[in-house]
Amino acid sequence: MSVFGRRRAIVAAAALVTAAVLTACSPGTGSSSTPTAGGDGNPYHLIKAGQIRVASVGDLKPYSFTDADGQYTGFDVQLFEDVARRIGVKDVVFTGQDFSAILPAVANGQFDVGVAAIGITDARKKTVDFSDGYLAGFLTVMASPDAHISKESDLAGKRLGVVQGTLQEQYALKHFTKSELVRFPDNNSAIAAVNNGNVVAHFLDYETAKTYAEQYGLVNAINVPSFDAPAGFAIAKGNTALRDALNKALRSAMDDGTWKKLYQKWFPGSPMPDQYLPPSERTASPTPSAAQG
Ligand code: SNW
Repeated sequence: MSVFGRRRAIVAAAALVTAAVLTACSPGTGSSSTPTAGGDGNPYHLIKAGQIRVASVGDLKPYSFTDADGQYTGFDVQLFEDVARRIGVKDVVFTGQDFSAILPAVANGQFDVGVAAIGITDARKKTVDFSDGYLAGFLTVMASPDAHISKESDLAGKRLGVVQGTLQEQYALKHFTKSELVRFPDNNSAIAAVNNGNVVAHFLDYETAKTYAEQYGLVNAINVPSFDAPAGFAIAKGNTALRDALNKALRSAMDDGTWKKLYQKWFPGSPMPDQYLPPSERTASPTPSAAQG
């Protein structure tokens, strides 16, 4: 920028500041004049009233993926659509992102919600708020049967794939310290690398690993529990109206058996976590410590 150009920019900026100060100080225009989105027409402070814009991923079958017609579907997708309907929003638009882009995009207001089997952790809570948890399962190292991998030490000196920004990446950095981590933007590219031998294994979510294993003759080699980081819906920090409404709707989807129906549809044969079932079907074990002994 030329000196003149820069000076013009400074003058323009100064004029804006002056205008802002004058507006703020002029009588009769207090803070009540600040334009507020919402009111009754937009109680959940959505980007567009009546529509929820969701950041997701398209290759995390059966949690969240695009079908042959390019439509988003899967457990997380259908559960979220059901919950959205319960809060009165039928128009839910899913858009695929790299996983690592989802939370920043929700935090800076490009999307209303992030839905992609996103585990709730304290580190992530620094960026976004979360709904209550709706899914708790395993992380899985998936490999070719020829690689003979069944425990951590088998990965020593080997190239291990992870999707950037996932809990798998964090876990591998801590526990698979002797492996060379190879970061991918998404699962499809990581699986391609397993299939062509560029990495020996890929570390991803259990149910997705199962799907790829069937498709390509791979095996779920090591499972790591992630019950302390159940998946939740990510929401911009401070949007408590949306979070509270989603939590209430999520609870009712669990209580009336909708959660269970979707779970059985998308994860057939997988063990069912008790806490998300209708109250009458939860096994009574509120005091585990008392039960032992
Ligand atoms: O923490 C688990 C949760 O217990 C359940 O098994 C669903 O998956 C998780 O949320 C972990 N998901 C990964 C993560 O949050 C990867 C998500 C992805 O690849 N989109 O980093």
